[in-house]
Amino acid sequence: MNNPKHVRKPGSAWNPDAQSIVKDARNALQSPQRRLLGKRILTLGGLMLLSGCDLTNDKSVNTMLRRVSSFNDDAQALLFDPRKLAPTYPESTITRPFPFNAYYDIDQVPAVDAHSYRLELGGLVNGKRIWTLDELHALPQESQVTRHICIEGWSAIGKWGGVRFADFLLRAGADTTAKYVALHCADNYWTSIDMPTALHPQTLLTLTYDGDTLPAKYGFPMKLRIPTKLGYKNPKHIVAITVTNTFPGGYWENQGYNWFGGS
Ligand SMILES: Nc1nc2c(c(=O)[nH]1)N[C@H]1C(S)=C(S)[C@@H](COP(=O)(O)O)O[C@H]1N2
Ligand SMILES: [Mo]
Repeated sequence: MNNPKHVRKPGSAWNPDAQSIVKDARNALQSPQRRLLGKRILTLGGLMLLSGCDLTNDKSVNTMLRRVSSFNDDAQALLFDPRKLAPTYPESTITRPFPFNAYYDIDQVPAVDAHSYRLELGGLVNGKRIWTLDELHALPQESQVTRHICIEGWSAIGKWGGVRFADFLLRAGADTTAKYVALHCADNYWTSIDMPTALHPQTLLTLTYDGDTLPAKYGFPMKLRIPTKLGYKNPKHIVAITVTNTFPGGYWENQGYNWFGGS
């Protein structure tokens, strides 16, 4: 949030998707759990949008927000239903072109070499720790059309294909009783998720976008697509994964974004 690029400015253009987001939100609010979420929990992003200003320079505000944020993490984790699916959409609604976003401009996108690429799985893992791209492609693949929601105030529908992350973790012998999975990226970005989200059926180790090899700008060679979480919890260019009980934080999360980051 010290990066002004990541704070939606008041009056900035709202995405044409706005109406459908509002519709989705209204549907979501019809479930009693969600209503509770709406009443009692305000995310840091929400506070920023409401106040329309950067609250990050005041020490006491910072401390207060960090408390609100970790309270939110616990509450959201309790309310998270591992069987509840994020909405899926018909292919005709895919947003073209799909937006690019990162903490840098598009000309800085990292170039990862497909042949030398190795995915390293570390931490609480008993089985296979090093994976090539071919090995990932050899696992059962599926695809989904879901909405990506960015905290900066835009959303877009896209189609991602790949391996169910739960399937990958189980095949690799990851300890699925561990608390966290951390994802480390080629551009030094990182984020982490709770194990129930890692095992959610829609959490996808993604190798394709819109039926083709994942383009560099969308995270080649591999990103994690998590439709139950906000954009910043969908890491691109993943090179290493750690299964751990030690809280790993994240690039934006360590600057104040809510860690649970549910969408
Ligand atoms: N490696 C990496 N992953 C990242 C980011 C980043 O800067 N680096 N930005 C996040 C944010 S804030 C968003 S909104 C999405 C954007 O993904 P897209 O370029 O496919 O739209 O990537 C997320 N994953
Ligand atoms: Mo984002």
